[in-house]
Amino acid sequence: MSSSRPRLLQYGKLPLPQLDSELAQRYDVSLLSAQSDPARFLAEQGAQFELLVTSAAMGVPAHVIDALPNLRFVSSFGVGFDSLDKASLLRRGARVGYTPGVLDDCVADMAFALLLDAARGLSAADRFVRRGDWATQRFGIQTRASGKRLGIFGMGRIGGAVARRAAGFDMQVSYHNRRPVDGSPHAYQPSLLALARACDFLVVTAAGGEGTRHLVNDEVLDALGPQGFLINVARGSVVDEAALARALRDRRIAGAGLDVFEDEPHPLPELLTLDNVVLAPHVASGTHETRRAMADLVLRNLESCLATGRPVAEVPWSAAQ
Ligand code: 8YV
Repeated sequence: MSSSRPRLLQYGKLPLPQLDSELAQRYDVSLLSAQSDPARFLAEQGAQFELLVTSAAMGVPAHVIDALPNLRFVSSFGVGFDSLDKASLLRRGARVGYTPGVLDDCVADMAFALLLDAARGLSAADRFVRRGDWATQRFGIQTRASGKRLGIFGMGRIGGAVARRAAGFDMQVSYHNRRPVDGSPHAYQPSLLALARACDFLVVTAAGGEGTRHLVNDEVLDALGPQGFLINVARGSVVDEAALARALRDRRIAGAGLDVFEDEPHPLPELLTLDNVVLAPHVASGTHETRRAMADLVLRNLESCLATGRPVAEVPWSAAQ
């Protein structure tokens, strides 16, 4: 059946169900994940698609891009682009849009939610009350967050939003980044190790990918030390999760708050057994307001690609083409 709407390949269902319907209203959508035989579908129809929509969580692998010889534009739901296969997208010459800027506040809010929960034992306190332990026991004394030293690893937009919140908690902020940020009022630490030594709460807001893989390792966790907390709202890959589980178990660090994991949706089983870590299912951007704003940008990126040949928000290596 022919249609006047442009054909669009949607890699899988998106994190905001309305966006699935909005795409279907505007485009002639084929949902790859719903095909009974996706490989055969791509072999038979791959050449018909110039547009692809995916998300940071799903990404898009090389073999799919290789099966789309006429691909021109990708619109991805999310700010991370580590799961999009850069080499094959560049080979294809496809322009890639994403959704930076609109989720900074909610991700920074979540960093603070995890930080306060880890420091004050909020989730553990909730379990304590629900178990009925309050009638017979005292809840353990916890750690103060206000006035402490906050280390931010990755001073981009989200790191900056975390730093602004820290001001309200009278925290002293320092950060490590590939290079110092011009005009930043915060102290720059020359290495991640130096940052870990200099803070009570280490918040990871660095991009994922090979360049940052397992940078938070045994050595960094030991530098953070038995009074220190690790908060990760970036990518699970930045942290050596097995090393983190050992450090939490042996109390070589005090606690952690994690929204992201190395192998989502499968946190390392040992983490589930520990009371000094708070776990969230990668939901830092998961508010109505932010997911709506992300969806709007996914749609605007597509419209802009069709109208001008480039998305309004383009991943740096795509824009450099
Ligand atoms: C998304 C994220 O919710 O934007 C990102 O990079 O990790 C999250 O905000 C998730 O990946 C959905 O695609």
